[in-house]
Amino acid sequence: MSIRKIMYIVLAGLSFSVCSVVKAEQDLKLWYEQPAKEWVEALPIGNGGFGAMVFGGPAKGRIQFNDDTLFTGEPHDYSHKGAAKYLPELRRLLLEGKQNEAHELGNKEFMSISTKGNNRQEAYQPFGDLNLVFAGHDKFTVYYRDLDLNNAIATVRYKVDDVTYTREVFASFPDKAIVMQISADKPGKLNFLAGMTCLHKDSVVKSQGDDLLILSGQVENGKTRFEGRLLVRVDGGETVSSDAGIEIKGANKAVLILVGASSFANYKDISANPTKRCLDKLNAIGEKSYTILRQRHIADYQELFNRCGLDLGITDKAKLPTDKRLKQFGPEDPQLATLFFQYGRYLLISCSRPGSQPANLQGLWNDKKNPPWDSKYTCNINTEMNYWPAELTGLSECHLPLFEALKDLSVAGAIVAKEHYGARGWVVHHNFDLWRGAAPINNANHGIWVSGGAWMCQHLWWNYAFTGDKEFLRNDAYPLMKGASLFFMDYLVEDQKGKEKYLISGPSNSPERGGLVMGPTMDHQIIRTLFVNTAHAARELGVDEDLQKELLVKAGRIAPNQIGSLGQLKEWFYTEDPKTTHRHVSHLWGLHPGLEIHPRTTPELAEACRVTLKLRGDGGTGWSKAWKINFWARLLDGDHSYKMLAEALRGNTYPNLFDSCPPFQIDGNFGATSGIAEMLLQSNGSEIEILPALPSAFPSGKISGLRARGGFVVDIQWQNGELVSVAIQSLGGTEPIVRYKDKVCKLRIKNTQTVILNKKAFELE
Ligand code: FUC
Repeated sequence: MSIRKIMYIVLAGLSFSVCSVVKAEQDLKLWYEQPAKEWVEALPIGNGGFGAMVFGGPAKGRIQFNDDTLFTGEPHDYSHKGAAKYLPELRRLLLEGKQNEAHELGNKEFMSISTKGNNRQEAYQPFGDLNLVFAGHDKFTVYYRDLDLNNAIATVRYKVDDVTYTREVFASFPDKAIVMQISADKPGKLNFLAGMTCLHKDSVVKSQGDDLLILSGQVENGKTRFEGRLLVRVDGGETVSSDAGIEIKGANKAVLILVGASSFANYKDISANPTKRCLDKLNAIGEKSYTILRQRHIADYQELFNRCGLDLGITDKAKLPTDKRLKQFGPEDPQLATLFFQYGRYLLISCSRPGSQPANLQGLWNDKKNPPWDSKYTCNINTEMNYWPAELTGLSECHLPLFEALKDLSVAGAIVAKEHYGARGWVVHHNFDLWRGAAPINNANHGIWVSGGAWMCQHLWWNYAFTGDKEFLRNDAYPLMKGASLFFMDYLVEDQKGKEKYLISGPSNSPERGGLVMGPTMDHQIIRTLFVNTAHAARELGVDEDLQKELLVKAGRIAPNQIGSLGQLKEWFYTEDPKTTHRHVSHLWGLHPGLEIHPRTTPELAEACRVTLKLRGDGGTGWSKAWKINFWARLLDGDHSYKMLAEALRGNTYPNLFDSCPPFQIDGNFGATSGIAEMLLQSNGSEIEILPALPSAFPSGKISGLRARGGFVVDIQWQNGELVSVAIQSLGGTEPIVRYKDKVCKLRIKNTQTVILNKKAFELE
């Protein structure tokens, strides 16, 4: 770099205001003028593993709560012993074009065996309802409720006669409880009944003393036991309790503390004691006042939430209640995009914290015993999408539950690797559940898909790529990545038709498209990426030299991406179906979340992705649209990316801003957050690109705290569609190459140092 340029950058740093942390200065509230009638109007709170939906009805205030370890079933090994015997036959049938026979054989001999003897996995379950009954409060006026993303507190306020009633509720991670304060602004005016109900048959609710209500039971169709304890403290007045609930009479204020626990210890053991766990939680809370509990909650939450701030500008549209803004979303309401971006981060903090289960198809929130797709973990897109924003937006810790689940899956999946494929390592198919089912489920035509575990390994590598945490790489990530790689080294087969003798995947499928096949493109992209990432990890750690070489050689032999008859990217190695508008666009994995296709590095393949997306159209489920936000951002087309965001918001979002598949499925929330981040910053380990896909709908704004591969924190400010300044702080990375449009800046940064560049820095050669 020339001295003149270095000077310019330093000067730029002095003379241009740093895009300082975008503080939580905007109102980041979802707010409404009426109570929730439907579940998807209620507002979610959660501390990772324990959470609730807050309805906010004045006369009937329902708080429907969940614990993420309540699943039907019990510990179980789903593998199909001896299935590997049929693997050669499955491959032979497929290569001979006998797909129906392969499906039949697969369904008969290759699928999971559940406790019930079928090929299904188990379902996530609701816990209970806390029901508040306020006699006479159906005559309410001046109603307001919100969820404030700045402090993760849901508030309900209304008047009855001349008394204003206020409820505040939050789910505390440090105190492991749902805490609610209910107050009246006139003394002695608080009268209500707090009861609990539960959908699981044989569950019981019992009162103890004047202030405690205990709900206990066992998951119906399962063996897991649970207990919930509601403790009521009052200021003024008195409490009278019975099994029907705790009655609060003539109080000024009441504080409700709800804890819950199950007997789930780990995926093999459900012998924990829920009563003891609840008591431990209540004892730890002890005499802590509401104010202290609230402060501790806010401090804990903000430490995560405030790491990334976004400001896209605000207009009068923000004065409308959230539900009224949704359908009209467009460039006139950029703040709704900000709110949606931050809501994704809020939801991840609320449903995935160290010690909790990973975010399932509904995150943590579920009121049904028979939820859509069992609200388990579908890892042919949905589970991974849940975690796309984790590293990008500074929530690395929220990634940990997924990594813990991968440790379990590597054990359960090793049995599947051996029994179904006679292979080393471990494998996970397209779904898993609390019991870590890793074998194929439902139907051979989509259940025999081998790349779930390999895809999730990409997240392990990301953690290292973004944070540079070598201890994590050594102790946690690498052993899992290596095990996944060993599986595929044994599993891949040589193509016999072409002279190149490419390695291909199969039997497998292109998720939910075209049935069981040999050679789906997505598998090849995922496995290639796994091999390369594993080799890089080994190199970083200075281990397994021979394996490194072998992995790179094999990665180079995997069937490459191909362009099809209409100029689209081919979805399968041997065949194509370019005209479909199907929601799954799996073969564009290499464009996003993979890094092997990009307009600057592989322009022909990127063009083929663009053609594919044009052929597929802009429709789809919530998650499909959310993926397309990311795809178009990677294609550097900000306006199309924004169009997909608008389609998702206007067409696939419920009043509480939950993504609608339909029905509710949380992945689209996280996919949208990631997509907005990808419009503003992309990094591939070689370059950090600033404003790569800035939509014209976001002409001016600022973002702070985005993370880039290599170990950097990036703040960006822009105006009238042009960069004003970018601040890059090193978290360990030292030599970033920073791109803005077609110009790059090569920097040297010391660890923890920040360098600030303005637009002119990119204009100098
Ligand atoms: C796959 C998708 C569906 C849904 C389900 C959980 O089956 O095709 O749209 O997301 O997973």
